[in-house]
Amino acid sequence: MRDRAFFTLLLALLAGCATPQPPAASIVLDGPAIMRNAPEAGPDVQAAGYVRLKNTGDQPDRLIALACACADQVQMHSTFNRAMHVLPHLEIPPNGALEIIPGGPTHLMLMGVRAPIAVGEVVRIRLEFALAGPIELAFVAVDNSQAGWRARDTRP
Ligand SMILES: [Cu+2]
Repeated sequence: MRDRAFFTLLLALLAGCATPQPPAASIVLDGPAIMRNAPEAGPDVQAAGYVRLKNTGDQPDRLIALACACADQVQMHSTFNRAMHVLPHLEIPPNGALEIIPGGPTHLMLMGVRAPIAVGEVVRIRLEFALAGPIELAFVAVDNSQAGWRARDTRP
């Protein structure tokens, strides 16, 4: 009896291997990933990050968490009433885009920058999606000015 159960399990595993399911959602970079430079570090130092992403899958997905070795926390923020608010997640529609861009309604926020980040420096941030799972992207630090953002915020 035990052997039969084992054999059934084995068959189920083999069947699973034989018919791989394509990922329901797939997140790809659709432009530069940029962040503000941070001349100083400390628990109160924050730096905004921006990125354009595309969902090439046919299921909606959600950005649910972020992490970086460079900061105590990375949050999703929206700006309204001249204040920043923490968002629990950001939606990315099927075959659609998530545009977190300078001047837009949302940004990523490094909280508690651990070491100064110079212009041109590359910082790796891990983005976790509900369906697509984690991806790690390289964010290039730009000068925190209109000109700095404009120089980098172009589509590839
Ligand atoms: Cu913010």
